Amino acid sequence: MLALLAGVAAVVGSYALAGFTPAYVVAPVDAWLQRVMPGVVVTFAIETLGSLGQQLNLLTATGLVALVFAALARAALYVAAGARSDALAVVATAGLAWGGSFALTGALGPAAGAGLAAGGTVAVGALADGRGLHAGGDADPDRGRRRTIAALAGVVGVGSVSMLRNGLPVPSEDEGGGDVEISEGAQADLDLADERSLGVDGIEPLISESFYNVDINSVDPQVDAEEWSLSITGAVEEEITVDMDDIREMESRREFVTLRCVGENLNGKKMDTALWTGVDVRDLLERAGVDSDCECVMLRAADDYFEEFPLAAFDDGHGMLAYEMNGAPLPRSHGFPLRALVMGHWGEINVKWLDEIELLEREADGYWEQRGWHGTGPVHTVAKLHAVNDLDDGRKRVAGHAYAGVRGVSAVEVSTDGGDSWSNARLSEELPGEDVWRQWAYDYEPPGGQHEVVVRAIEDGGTVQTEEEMGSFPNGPTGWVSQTVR
Ligand SMILES: Nc1nc2c(c(=O)[nH]1)N[C@H]1C(S)=C(S)[C@@H](COP(=O)(O)O)O[C@H]1N2
Ligand SMILES: [Mo]
Repeated sequence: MLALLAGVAAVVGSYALAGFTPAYVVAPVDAWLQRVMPGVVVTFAIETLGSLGQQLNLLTATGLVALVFAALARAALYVAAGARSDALAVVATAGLAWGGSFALTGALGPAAGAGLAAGGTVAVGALADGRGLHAGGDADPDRGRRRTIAALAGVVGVGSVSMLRNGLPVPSEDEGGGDVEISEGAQADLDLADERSLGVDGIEPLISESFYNVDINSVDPQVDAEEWSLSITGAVEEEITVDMDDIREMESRREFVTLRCVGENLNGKKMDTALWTGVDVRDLLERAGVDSDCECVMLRAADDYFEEFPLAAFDDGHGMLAYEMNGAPLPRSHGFPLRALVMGHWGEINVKWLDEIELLEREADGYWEQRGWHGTGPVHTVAKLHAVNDLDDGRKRVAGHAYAGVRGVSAVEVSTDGGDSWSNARLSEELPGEDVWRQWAYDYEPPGGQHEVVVRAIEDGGTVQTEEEMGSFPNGPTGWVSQTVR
């Protein structure tokens, strides 16, 4: 029992010093689990569990790590009992936990948290024991109980400290600092988006207040912008490497861009919009001189994520390397210090924490394609239905967002009789930019009783969003969103 508690203490102690960063002992194991998990399992988890799947993975990783450290503590206690020394038990447990944590994370300082907490737990256990751990006599239930209670108190103590310091050890949505200064031009654009938002209760404004996150790991990389660099490699005339100063010196632009995840449900909420500042990828590629037979490219990132797609996706200024989101530096969870934005394409290839652009000689599979997905192409058109509100005058107001990538949305049609008849919804005035969603809203007199509301988007060219229903795997969801309203 004492060893088990020491194992838990190691995890908690590591969290106390490292927080939810890659230096937290659970982070590498979580990442490893996600990598070795068969594609079908991951896909099942995404489709049926959503982000719960990732939390399960994290929980499993946490349990595994605690067990490993418990085994290390068990070994330390065993050796120390042989030597009849409680001091050795404490020191050996601490040393093994420190060393084990360092071996997993490569971060020596934060690993001390694991060592101190595990060693400390054994120490309080030994003190509470009265006669000394090495005195044996596990048969004495009183001593055993005292040990356990003392050690448990130790774990709870360290746990409280780390929660106070770092909050719960779960992925946090935008941890964006409250006091960041927003550049002046960006503020004007954000104000414009604010003005053009329809302001309907229950739907996000045109600039999302809470921007979704999809990551292969529970713990995001923590990249030091000073040390960061981006390399253009592979089939180029000359490989080049640039740093953040180089990027900032380049001609930049600011654009509203919507992202949508290929793995989301048809009416899901993994579709959001922000104002991004960055540079055109082609300006960098030109410097390196592209010489790729397949005309294709692989983007690689600090979390070992990689996605491959045709270079043509960067045509017409559709490839951007962004370092600001909504006028502030990119938050860590959205790829600090630099991410790719590939307009009109599924979120998947909008690689975060980007550190290498490799020009390829022949096509290859990306991270998700290795797991059966086809998410490197253009997004599907969708009109979502996220609000059904009762107006004061007895009418109803339904509303949502519509998005068609670079094809653009020209109209949203709403049916309140299950698709028999259609009317045009009001649309938010278009924001400047080629790849940005619009809001729609529609007020109507309810027919009395239950009825079926259906929505569909019309693209700029007049093409109607496809009615054919498909799940998100492997190409992204299609079909018309409908909801029974009463
Ligand atoms: N490095 C890296 N980039 C990544 C991912 C990732 O796991 N790692 N996820 C991708 C997926 S599947 C999507 S939908 C978008 C989500 O971007 P967001 O988290 O900023 O919303 O990022 C993409 N870029
Ligand atoms: Mo995604």
